[in-house]
Amino acid sequence: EKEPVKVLVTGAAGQIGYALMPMIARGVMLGPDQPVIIHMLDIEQCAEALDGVKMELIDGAFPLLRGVVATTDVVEACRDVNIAVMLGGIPRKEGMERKDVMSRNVLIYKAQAAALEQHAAADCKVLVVANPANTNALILKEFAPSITDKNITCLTRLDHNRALGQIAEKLKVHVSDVKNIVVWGNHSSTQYPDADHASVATSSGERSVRDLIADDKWLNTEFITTIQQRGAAIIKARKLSSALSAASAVCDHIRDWVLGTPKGTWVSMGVCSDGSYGIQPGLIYSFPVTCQHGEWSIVQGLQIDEFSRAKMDSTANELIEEKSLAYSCLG
Ligand code: NAX
Repeated sequence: EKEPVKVLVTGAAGQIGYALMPMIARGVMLGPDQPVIIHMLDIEQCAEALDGVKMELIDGAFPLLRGVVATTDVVEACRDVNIAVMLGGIPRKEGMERKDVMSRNVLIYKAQAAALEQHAAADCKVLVVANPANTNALILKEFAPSITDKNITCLTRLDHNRALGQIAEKLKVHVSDVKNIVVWGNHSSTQYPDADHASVATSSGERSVRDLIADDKWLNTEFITTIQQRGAAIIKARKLSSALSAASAVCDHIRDWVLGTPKGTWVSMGVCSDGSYGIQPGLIYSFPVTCQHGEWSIVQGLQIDEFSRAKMDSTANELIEEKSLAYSCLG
């Protein structure tokens, strides 16, 4: 039998945490033959709620679950973990300035960077979900220099999956037949969901989404804004932000990263830019990636037209601004 993998989830007493825990315990994240030990971290005020989640995990009698740690001690939480899913953070509340949210979160990510660097397994893979996701990941990378850049990522898979879903709805095809969407840039309303390279498996072979959706105007306007504003639409409908779809996207991100992307398919991940597609090196930017043997690589050589170029640059510019705002918060 395989050795258990230790998975840390921070902010585990929150909404996404609650949806994510049974998925991890059932092998949705790491596979049906991979035992797991879950480490859950939250803050003191949520300690009791966190214990409740631990009780429910025990009550689930999950065959793959080999242990649960519920703690408010960041060192205990990070000890020897192989995977770290960072959901913990301060949400933006009414009346809060963007800068207030940023400063609280970058301080959390600076502190947790140090804890991960010192206590996690040397090859720990990190996924930052908490917003501002790309910039929190950037801060984590800067303050955990001994963790290789390759192991620090942020979540844009939810946006990617939302885009696949919208194309499938539009064309009335199965979502599993749609592939190779790209989400470029920041996980924010400036993100650029791009269907130029996407295709659909049909009975007569693979067809490009641009060919199948003759309506360029829909792809260049409504499709993009629907994805950019999907999070807000969920909040409006549910009075709570996305949780089950976010948890599912977290599992997709980690599973593909660890176990590999299917041949001929790429996914979107927020990763450290190496300058590909003219994006400033060092930014955490969402790119199309393929994964093999536990490593992602940015898909090269996609044709970028003027329309896409402008959108890719504007979301990059927002990340450059966020980076300087984050540094100004750190003083
Ligand atoms: P919740 O507010 O329900 O949960 C967050 C949890 O983090 C709370 O239990 C809180 O006590 C805890 N926390 C706060 N500070 C902490 C610290 N220093 N250490 C450990 N835990 C801490 O939010 P939820 O809906 O679960 O969302 C989690 C994060 O994901 C939010 O920042 C949210 O904005 C972000 N999202 C990002 C998405 C993405 O695609 N990248 C999509 C979904 C989601 O909106």
